[in-house]
Amino acid sequence: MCEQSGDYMTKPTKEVKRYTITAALPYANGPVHIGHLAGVYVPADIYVRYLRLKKKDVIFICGSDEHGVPITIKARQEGVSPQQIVDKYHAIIKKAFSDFDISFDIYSRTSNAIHHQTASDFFRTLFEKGEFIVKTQQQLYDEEQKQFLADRYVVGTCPRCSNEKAYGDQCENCGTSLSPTDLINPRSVLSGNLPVLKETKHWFLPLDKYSKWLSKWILEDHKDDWKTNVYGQCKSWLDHGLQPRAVTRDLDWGVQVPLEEAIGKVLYVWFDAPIGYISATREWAELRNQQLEASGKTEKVNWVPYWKDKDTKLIHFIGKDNIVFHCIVFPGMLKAEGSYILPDNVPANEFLNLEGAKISTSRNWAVWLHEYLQDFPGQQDVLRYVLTANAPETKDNDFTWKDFQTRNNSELLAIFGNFVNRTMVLTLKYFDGKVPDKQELTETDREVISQISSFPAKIEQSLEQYRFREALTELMNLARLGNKYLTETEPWKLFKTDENRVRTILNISLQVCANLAILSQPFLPVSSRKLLGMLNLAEPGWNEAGSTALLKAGHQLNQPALLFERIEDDAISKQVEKLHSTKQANSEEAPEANPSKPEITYEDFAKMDIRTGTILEAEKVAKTQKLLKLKIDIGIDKRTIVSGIAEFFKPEDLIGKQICMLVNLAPRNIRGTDSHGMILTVEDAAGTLYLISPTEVVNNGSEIK
Ligand code: B3M
Ligand code: ZN
Repeated sequence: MCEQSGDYMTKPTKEVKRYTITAALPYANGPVHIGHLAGVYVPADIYVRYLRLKKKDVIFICGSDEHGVPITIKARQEGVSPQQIVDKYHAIIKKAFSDFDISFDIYSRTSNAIHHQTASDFFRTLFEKGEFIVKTQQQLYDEEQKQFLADRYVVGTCPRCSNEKAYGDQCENCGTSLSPTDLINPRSVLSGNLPVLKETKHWFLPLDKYSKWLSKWILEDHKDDWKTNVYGQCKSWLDHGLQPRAVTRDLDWGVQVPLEEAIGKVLYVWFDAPIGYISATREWAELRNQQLEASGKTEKVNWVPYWKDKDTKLIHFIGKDNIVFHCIVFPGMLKAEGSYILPDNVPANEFLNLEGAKISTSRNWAVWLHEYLQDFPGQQDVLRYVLTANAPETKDNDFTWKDFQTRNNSELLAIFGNFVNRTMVLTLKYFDGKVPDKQELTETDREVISQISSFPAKIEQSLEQYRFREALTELMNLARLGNKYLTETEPWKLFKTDENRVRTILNISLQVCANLAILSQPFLPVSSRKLLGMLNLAEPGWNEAGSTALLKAGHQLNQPALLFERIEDDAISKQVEKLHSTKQANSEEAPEANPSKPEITYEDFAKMDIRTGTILEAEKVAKTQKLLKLKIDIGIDKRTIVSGIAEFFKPEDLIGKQICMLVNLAPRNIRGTDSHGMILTVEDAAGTLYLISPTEVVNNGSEIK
């Protein structure tokens, strides 16, 4: 069931004194959605909760990223100040995280004075150590707006993958980090104008200087313990060769560059944001010490060892688009500064899609956390469960409402909830809710007891290796074990004839419940609390899990209550309809078209032989999601082609359809079939694909010019 690549992290994890766990600082330019939760915050929270249960010294750090062009662009769009934008979204994001029980020790923000101070000092230290190079360069400038076009103020074609919507700082399609001048056919986001070049001076971190140790540190030292996707991206970066990176910008929103010759310039957001982890830790220590003092305690916490002591494990939880900044740029900065530790691991996730299309804030194609809670009040755990069970750990995954319903109804409710409920209700009925004592054990009992004892180690091992879906599968296997045991032993049939047998069965089943309560804490914080309450168990230690003596005979249980609720079809249809209207609205509202590709001549165009054809046969290509094999009459001959349209069309609906096809495209072998040609399709803003047909039926083989 659980798909894992299985080829990373074989190295045993080393014991350390403390842990600093960071989760990517979300930009305060919009609310957070399920993609954020699945990619970063839920896995980070599971890991931190686990460490706390293991009684480790751990701090969990996050906050809003309030600088950078994403914020100023949003402010322009809404016609308000950047400060108003960050104030609004910081509050919304902070509340959403707290509603989903993401247990940060601090949720800070980079507009705080302590952050400006920390980032500014960090820059000064590097400056004084001579770690920067200064360059005067020609940069893109919007003459109409009188502004340099840094980062996301400019879009154009990615030189690496040809994505036409690459930003000046990064291509979101291939993950490459870019400079505005790398873009082909750049356009100002502010005016749509063609930018001009204008001279300006900036400070650069010479990453090329660090490529040797970065290569050794990542490609050798972390070969076995970093995830394949993370390692691969780093390798590709290092193989392409690192360049000096500008760490200052000509903008008026951000941390001022603390140099007289740089008035009017700010730190690049990707320079200040990761320092935000450090500032937030400092703020945490200040607040904690105030609390400690107020409660009359003499102990004090200190932020320094969390960032500077070698015996600290620093782990960054992020999404895949942040890999280069956390694995190469920030470590480069830390190394240049000299007094900080480096991350031990950066378990970045891939992306979560929604109902087959990429999640998009601007197209409102998302499930927003605050809206989810309005529709499913009190059901945080269900979403946490689904997002973990289907986490994009090794590849992009898809969230669908149908899957959400199935996982709730057939897994959480039918397996976990049902088992706990049956056990509790039977104990109440037969023994007034008092834990019965075990009698003579059968072979089956012994087998179950032995299996129970094996779960904590399995779950821990997966968690230690950041394989959260595997860990969750194991937790559910424990519930499955309990369910199977009850179903096979059928205590409800035995009470009249063999009460002692029932005592044993329910005792063992209750021990499974207690184990579930302990082991589910990192994953399902609300439900585990509820279950611990029902079992009348106060704070059992994580290390006690695996035991079958967690509940003593005679221990009084509390009243059973349902842990999970059934999710009905109409609740799901409501969500699907909501997405459907979003799709509708997106297609009605004319989306911004891609800028034009570079000019071509008529001769270039005339090389393409595009003809009409009629689909004769269509079938799915076995073991693929997206591919259809089509036989098409194109007038000249009958062609076989393989086309990636299976998600949008049923094979039977295509037969007889007239289409347009590029017929002189060189043949290619796709999954064992020689595909000769390409049918033309168009994709709308919502990501739906349509065929292109002549408005009237024409002869097959007619040329399109
Ligand atoms: N705000 C990017 C993002 O939300 C950025 C992360 C900063 S982590 C230091 O994708
Ligand atoms: Zn690209």
